[in-house]
Amino acid sequence: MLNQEMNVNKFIRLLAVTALAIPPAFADKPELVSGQVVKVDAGRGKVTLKHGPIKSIDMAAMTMPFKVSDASMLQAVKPCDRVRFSVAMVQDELVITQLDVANSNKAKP
Ligand SMILES: [Cu+2]
Repeated sequence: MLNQEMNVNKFIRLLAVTALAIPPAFADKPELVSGQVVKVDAGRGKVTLKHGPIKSIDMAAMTMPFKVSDASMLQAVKPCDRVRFSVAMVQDELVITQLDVANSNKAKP
């Protein structure tokens, strides 16, 4: 039916526009990523994490240092802690904006 076809086309166009308008990295809810603390560098406001894939920024699992948005976040973590965290791009730099200890293996995602 012609009418239905038009609706489908409209729907597809709407999907395309929506996908462009809301890149995953800027979606309302920040993605929570699982990781494990390797090293804490409170003096420089950095933490090295072995992290799982970060879909919102298309990053594979790896171990790397992150800056934290607030150095006081580092007081709650120590090496070997399992954590869940969110990252954001701040002035071209990847910054951890949320960092929660998740030592219980029963913690739900
Ligand atoms: Cu990484």
